[in-house]
Amino acid sequence: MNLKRDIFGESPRFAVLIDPDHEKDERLESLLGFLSKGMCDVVLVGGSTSSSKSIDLLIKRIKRATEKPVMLFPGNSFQLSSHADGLLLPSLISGRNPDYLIGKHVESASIIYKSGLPVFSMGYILVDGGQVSAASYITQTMPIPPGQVNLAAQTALAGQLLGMKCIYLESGSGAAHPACTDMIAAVKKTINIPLIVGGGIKTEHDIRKAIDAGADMVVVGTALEEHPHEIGALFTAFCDHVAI
Ligand code: 1GP
Repeated sequence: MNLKRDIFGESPRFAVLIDPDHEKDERLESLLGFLSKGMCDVVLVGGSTSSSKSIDLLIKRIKRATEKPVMLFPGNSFQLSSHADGLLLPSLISGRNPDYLIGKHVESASIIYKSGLPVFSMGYILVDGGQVSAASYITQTMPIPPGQVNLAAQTALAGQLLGMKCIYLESGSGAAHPACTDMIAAVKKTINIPLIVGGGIKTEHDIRKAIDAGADMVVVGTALEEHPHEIGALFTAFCDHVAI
């Protein structure tokens, strides 16, 4: 597996986010059934709260269902599993809370290093999603306000200059709406590292808009937690649009 190419290829990627704390077993089983039919490019595992559930067991189940890369996407704490293929290591560069810029990283650095997991440092940018997100509340940071397109682009560029390998434009899990297309386009135009867009993406229209604006990866979580079967329509719309 060439991990970097698999998660950030030349064409956009469709990622499914599985939050260990949100998944009900029946729905997870259903979602894994769809993943086993190839309906995603990447699986992200993580959430804003610390899960008491075994992340090892969850990742083993996902790996049995799909050969697609499974990346840890930790929120509040750096939950690790050597069964994952790699780690997206976020630094909350839109915020000014040192814990989430560097503090948690210092606490977890030796554990991450010893895990041997491939690490992709990620500039994590919280943007307004129409409501207060769990990520914003937990990190006690404000998202970039709506309309502050240049601020988002400058923040992403700063992340790139600091050596980050990708940028995540995040409206927050379950956001009322995804990042606006002007903001996605401005960030994409400003950086030359991969751009991940997630939070509030629920419909085929949302996916098409994010791709057209320049997202290299779209992430869908909540919509599939609630309705796993909708992955079929979303993934088909994604593939059809990417093929155009
Ligand atoms: C959350 O961006 C991800 O960190 C996915 O958001 O749950 O709203 O799809 P949703």
